[in-house]
Amino acid sequence: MKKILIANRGEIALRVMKTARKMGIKTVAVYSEIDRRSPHVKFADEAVCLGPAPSNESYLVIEKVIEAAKATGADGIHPGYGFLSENAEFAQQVTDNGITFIGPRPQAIKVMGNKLAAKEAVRGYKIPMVPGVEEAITDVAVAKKIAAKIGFPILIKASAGGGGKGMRVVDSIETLQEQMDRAISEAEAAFGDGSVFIEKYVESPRHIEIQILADSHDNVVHLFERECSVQRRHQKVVEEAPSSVLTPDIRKAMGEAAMKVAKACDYVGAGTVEFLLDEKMNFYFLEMNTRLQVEHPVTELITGVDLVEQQIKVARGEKLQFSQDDLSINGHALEVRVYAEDPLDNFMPSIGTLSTYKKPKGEGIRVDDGFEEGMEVPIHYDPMLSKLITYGKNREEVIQKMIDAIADYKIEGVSTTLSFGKFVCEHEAFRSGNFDTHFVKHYYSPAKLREQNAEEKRIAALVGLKLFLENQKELKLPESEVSNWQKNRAFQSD
Ligand code: MV4
Repeated sequence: MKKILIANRGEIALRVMKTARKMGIKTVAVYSEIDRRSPHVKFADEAVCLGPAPSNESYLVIEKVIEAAKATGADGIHPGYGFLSENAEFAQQVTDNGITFIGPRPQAIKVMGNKLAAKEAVRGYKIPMVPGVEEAITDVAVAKKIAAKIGFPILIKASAGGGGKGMRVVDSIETLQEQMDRAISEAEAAFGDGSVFIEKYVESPRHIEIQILADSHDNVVHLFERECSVQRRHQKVVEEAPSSVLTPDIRKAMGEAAMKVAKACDYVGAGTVEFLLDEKMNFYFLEMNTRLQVEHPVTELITGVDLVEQQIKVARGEKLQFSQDDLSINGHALEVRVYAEDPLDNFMPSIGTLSTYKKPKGEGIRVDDGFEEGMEVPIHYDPMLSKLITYGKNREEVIQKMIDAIADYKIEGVSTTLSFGKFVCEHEAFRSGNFDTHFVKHYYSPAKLREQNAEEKRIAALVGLKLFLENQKELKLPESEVSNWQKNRAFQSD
């Protein structure tokens, strides 16, 4: 594989290109007109414009991406995450055009993209699943019978959904019919597939995911877990590895379950198996994501494995160079996603020009970003600017390093979620490890962030005053300046 086209933009495109360059592989960037001057375009060896800014006229157009690969002689395509990364049809067309898709086979994408098909695929592997049903429900009478058996509250999920889309909590039998009807019509509208199923609602879960890596020679390993419970409307905002609550036994059991899920769909490449962990430390398989995840850096830092390098090697048909016993958790890593959103205005996207953009630097600090000072933040795409990741020997050190790095991350021209990341890192529930997927709902409010910001301003003012007064004592104006200074003072006192 001599040349890889990265079918993505922003931080992940640049991140993949950096590893490709490290491996001596040429890179091709694709971009929309508004991304013409983006860092990923400048970094690549070649670049092809896909068309206008809207994703459905550029990054999502399968034919244009494949045409760009053929025109530049790319022999591999890396999809990144989002966009076409979990589009089985895209993976198939890439392969049909004699180009290597750096990811799993189309069939694995298809199976895991449908939650009921995923459950069907893993049936027989004795993987813990949330009590419920494993087939689509169309008759509300059947739903009522199952709900009575598993007990309320239950969760209605869309089979073609994922990432929380199409989920509805039902607390009692009275609203079941109405909620079922709505769930089916919403799923039909959103995914073109109205299939829904029900599960027992796990009320205060943690969201734990296991990184999987599999080659095409039947070797599968897991690279331990990531804790992703701090989410806002199903959007992960803070992730870490390892989790602060997993015991070695549960980690081993979850890792083995995740590897079985990978085997169940003949998985090849990097993938992520999601679990819920309830308050009694029981875990349940949720779904599998057949792409490299946004939060993959925290796994790379605690294992020392470059996951993009592994994806490329596996796609080239190479065997994994390490076994499970070669892998261990070293240290702790924490990621805060930096969005161009205003946490004081319901996280509304904030567009504008990055008039100031200065990244924190230092040992144990990694910033994966796709922007430079002076760049516009376009409205057309996901508003994530970067990921700020800190790494160290233990969780306490890493949280403090994150707080310090956030203070050194200078972004002006748009509102960002950096202050929200600080709020999380300073909150006792997070610091103690005692939190679940309802952290944001339970503890965050704009008022609390305003309090935090006001405190910051007060401290900054006091520090400024102290420095001024200290300098005042030592301030020695040169004689020539004294008269000027007195004259000016006289002028000001008029
Ligand atoms: C659940 C659940 C509780 N009980 N299933 C969220 C998206 C997808 N990964 C599956 N998810 C969940 N499935 C059962 N039976 C809780 C989640 C969940 C969640 C739910 C609501 C709000 C935020 C959440 C964050 C992570 C997981």
